[in-house]
Amino acid sequence: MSKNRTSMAIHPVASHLKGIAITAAFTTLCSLSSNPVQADESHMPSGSTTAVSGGGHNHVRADAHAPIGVMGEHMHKKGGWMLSYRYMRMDMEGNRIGENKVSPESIVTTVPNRFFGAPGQPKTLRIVPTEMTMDMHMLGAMYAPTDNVTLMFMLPMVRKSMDHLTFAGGAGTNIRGGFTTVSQGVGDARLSALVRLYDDANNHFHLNLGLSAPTGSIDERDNILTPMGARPEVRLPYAMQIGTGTWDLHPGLTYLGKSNALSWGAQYRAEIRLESENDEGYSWGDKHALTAWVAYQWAPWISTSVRLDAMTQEAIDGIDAQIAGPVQTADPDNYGGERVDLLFGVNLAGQSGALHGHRLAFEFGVPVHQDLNGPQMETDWLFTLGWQKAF
Ligand SMILES: [Cu+2]
Repeated sequence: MSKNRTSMAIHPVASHLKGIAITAAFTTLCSLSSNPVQADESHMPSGSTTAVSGGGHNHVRADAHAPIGVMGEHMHKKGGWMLSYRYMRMDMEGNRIGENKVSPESIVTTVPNRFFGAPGQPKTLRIVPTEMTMDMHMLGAMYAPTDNVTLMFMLPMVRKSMDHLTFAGGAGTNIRGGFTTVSQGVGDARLSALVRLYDDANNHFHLNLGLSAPTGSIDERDNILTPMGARPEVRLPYAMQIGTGTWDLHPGLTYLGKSNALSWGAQYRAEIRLESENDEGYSWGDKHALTAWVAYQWAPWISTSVRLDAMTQEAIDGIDAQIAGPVQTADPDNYGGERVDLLFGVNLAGQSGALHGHRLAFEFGVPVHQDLNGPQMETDWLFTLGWQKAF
């Protein structure tokens, strides 16, 4: 069976955007020439013999998927679908202004309180977040109505916890006490279309077009400890809310390449707010990120990866009138900045028996650069653990 790959050209983007209905018409045409290199078990062309390992089982390659922290990075063949679960954890400790670390004592004696002048508001900040953890359980499903379009649905469940130190009164560095706030719930649901742009024997490009709905809560509340010793329940600051409150566009471009045991890839992704403000009067800053990785496949069942992930985000625009207080997280200006993470990953792909087609992957990362609109909490480390199964 010979396929004429040389006739493969970059598909006009516009023709893909006309929708799923007409894609079916030229699927036949494209399937003559497209033979995706990063093929997953379910995407192997039925005519392919090179990848069959015997017993009629299709070959499963660990590096056919990118490091687990990257999303929407592979497509499926027509009719293929996949379920996934990811557990993500991010740990933050300490604060920065720009690139410089700053202590709680320095924050509460030098950083102005933007709410000063309102009743009971001190001149400087008096409450400092010291540690924050974010746990996310992400359920995902992928389905390919055609060879050129894969649909992806993601639903996050988020839990956030933030520890604080409250300093006593309106000045000085006497500590009143500590407190922890917690919020949790279903986050913003996202639907994406991955649109194939180009394939040859070693390279693959696709477009990512995602849209998220404001299904996550933005009015979470919890009790705090004030500098005067009161414990009121208040609306939690932006960082502790679960959703963005706006409809957001998630555009992106993904590139994958491979050569024998080595594979690599890059992805640009963005979050663009489609509304100028949510129901509470603000919108999160737009975010742009670029990631690139290299993976080495030691055996079909295991590959390891190194990845860089660079992102930049604007500060929050607008303000929630119910969020106020002598704490950095209540100020919309103390959001956004730049961060570059270095991540190490392992992908495992079950080859036979009950494990066949099951994927397990892990990725751990640490920031190598942080320049934050601050004072703002700095990231210490993050990891993602994921399971995937294609059908
Ligand atoms: Cu998939």
